[in-house]
Amino acid sequence: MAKKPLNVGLIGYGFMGRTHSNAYRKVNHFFDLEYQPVLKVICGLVDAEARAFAAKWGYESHATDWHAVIDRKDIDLVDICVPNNRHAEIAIAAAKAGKMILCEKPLALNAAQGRKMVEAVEKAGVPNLVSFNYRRVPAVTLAKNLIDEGRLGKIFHYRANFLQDWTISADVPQGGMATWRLDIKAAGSGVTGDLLAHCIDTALWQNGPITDVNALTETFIKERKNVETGKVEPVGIDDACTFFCRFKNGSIGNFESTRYARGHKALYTFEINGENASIRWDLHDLHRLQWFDHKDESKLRGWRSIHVTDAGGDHPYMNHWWVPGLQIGYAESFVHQLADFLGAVAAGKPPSPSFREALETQKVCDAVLKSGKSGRWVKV
Ligand code: SOE
Repeated sequence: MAKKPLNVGLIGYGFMGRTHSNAYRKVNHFFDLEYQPVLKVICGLVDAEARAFAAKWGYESHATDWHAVIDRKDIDLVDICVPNNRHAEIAIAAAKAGKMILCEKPLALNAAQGRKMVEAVEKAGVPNLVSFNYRRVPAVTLAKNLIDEGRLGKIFHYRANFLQDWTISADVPQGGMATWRLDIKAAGSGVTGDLLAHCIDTALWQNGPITDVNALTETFIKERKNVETGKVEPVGIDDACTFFCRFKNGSIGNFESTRYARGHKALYTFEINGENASIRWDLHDLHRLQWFDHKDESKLRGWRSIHVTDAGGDHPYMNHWWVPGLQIGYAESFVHQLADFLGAVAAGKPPSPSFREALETQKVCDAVLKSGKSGRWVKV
């Protein structure tokens, strides 16, 4: 059957623009979908860079003004890969124009802005998704499936870390295309919105709502040069954040994130301890899931390392790739995300995580930042 073309306008040609472009190019080679993405236009600030990106990734055209992308009648899907402070205005305009929307995480600068985005997409009735790609790592999806099957029993603990070390030098500037994540105006927050948002999204998905949080935040380097103004300016972001929380199901959680953990580049780990079993996952070894089952015979009981590469159907997504034992990686999580999005649209189902679901993560981030300032417990 001929596939339906789905015309894509992607805004932002940075790191995330590349991960999404790669997914558009690959998805139909590995998944049987009704839709075929067509790379119509890439939009970014610098004309020569947008042009070069278009040539490299096979976009039919390029633009420097996002309004022009949204005004185009032939664009079906607007994909937002720009700094966080631009998400709301672009998404709301795209929703008004009736476009489907894929938006990078976090949803917005804060929950107030996020609510307006949710309102806009729901009023327009357009399919919408926020890119929390780690949900689509097969081992992470397998963890979710094992929890949903009730194998862990009552959950007691959820703990997650997201550790990096790329901002330790005081010479790293803030602002601009490469370092906007350090600029409070562009990012809205530091590690809380950038890294913990991933951990919180996965936790809410696997373990249900978080009700209360108590956080400690720190900004280790107080001033950095802003590449846009050329001036040394105060740093407004949280460089590190640790928080405790309570989940609605009675379990308790602790989360830690920093960009000052020398030696860790992108160490996202989570562990869930239940009455019957425990699960542990580590992004640096992303195709493995650690599993401990108390029901195992005591003389053989111990942590198992499951190589999540079975193509027979038991391991999520893996029947779309190679043969058992051969692994996939980070880039493929974006391919899965897109396949799920396009599959849901074709089936007339709401893609997940929607803007509304991502708003829950945003609310937790807001509560964490508020608690970080006051040092008190905050209700989400
Ligand atoms: C920041 O360094 C970053 O690129 C985040 O923005 C991503 O969301 C995360 O997946 C990896 O780290």
